[in-house]
Amino acid sequence: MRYDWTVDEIMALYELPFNDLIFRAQQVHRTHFDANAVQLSTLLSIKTGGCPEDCKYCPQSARYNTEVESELLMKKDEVLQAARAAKEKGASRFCMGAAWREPKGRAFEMVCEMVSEVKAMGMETCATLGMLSAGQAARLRQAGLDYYNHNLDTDPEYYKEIISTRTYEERLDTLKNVRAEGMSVCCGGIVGMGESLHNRAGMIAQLARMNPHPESVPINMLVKVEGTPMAEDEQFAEELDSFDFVRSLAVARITMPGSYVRLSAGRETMSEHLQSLCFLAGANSIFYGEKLLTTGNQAADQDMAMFKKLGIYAEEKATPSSRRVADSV
Ligand code: SAM
Ligand code: DTB
Ligand code: SF4
Repeated sequence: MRYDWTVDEIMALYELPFNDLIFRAQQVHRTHFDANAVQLSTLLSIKTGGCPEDCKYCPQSARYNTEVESELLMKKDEVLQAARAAKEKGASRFCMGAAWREPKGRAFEMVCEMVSEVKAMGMETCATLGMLSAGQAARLRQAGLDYYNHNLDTDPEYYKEIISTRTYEERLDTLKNVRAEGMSVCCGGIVGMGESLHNRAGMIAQLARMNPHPESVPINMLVKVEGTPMAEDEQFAEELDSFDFVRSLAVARITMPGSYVRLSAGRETMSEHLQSLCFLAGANSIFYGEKLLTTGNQAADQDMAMFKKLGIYAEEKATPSSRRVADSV
């Protein structure tokens, strides 16, 4: 496993002929994973909207005029019911998301209780609650949290165009706190925010230079939501070419061979053909269920029909890298 990838090396991967890039990604994928298995995580927004942060892509920021209304933290029973439904539909992991800068007080304790009870159902647990202190990471671990999602979103240079209310360093500190407690890290970013190829490679370099790599790497295609700067400002108007999205998944696969690479936001508007290219590029995880946090996602029965056509099956549990059977190339 390499942890010394340079931005230039990653740019060179991006610039390979498409067929060569996909071939390399498949080679790496097949030495580390079952090439036809995909891990399913279901998301639930347990606290929606009204967020004080200014992330320019986000419909949940209180600073932008979007259709998302601010809601209170959901009741535990409703969350558990959603987790049960997700399990019945075949998800192996349940991820609870909150539109917070950081968790606080009684609400944080309530989320810890939710985590414990979802864990007791036999599901893997994940949460994304904003920045965490070392103490909060410890408390979540004790409650039974398996994964914490906290994205870098972009590279350190482009970051200042996207978010002003928290620094890149603060993001890295949260990830350090999560890691120190022995939880698995879910960390990725967004493609299609008007970033350059250099920025895109820079984001992958940040992830691929982490030692260990994040166990789970969500690559989101920007969902342009009306009212957010990403949808309104000329600066971000450039449309992403789908091949550049597929290339990002392939480059993540090659540079982080043992990580689950998640084909994340953006599937609702992708054809099955494009999604199948994403799997070919080494994506082996998706968000499963008709909603992401506030926006739509491809329906679960449609996913199952697509999997059937592609001969893909849903993994019951993410396999620790040490126990994976290497496939021949
Ligand atoms: N508030 C917490 C935080 O920012 O860490 C947790 C929730 S936040 C919505 C989680 C991630 O969702 C963001 O870091 C971003 O990568 C992704 N995301 C949010 N809005 C998105 C959009 N419109 N398109 C694609 N990804 C998005
Ligand atoms: C991640 O990387 N993507 C998910 C999850 N982590 C929390 C969120 C996508 C959000 C898309 C916009 C929305 O539905 O609000
Ligand atoms: Fe808030 Fe998270 Fe949205 Fe940023 S991405 S505005 S922190 S909910």
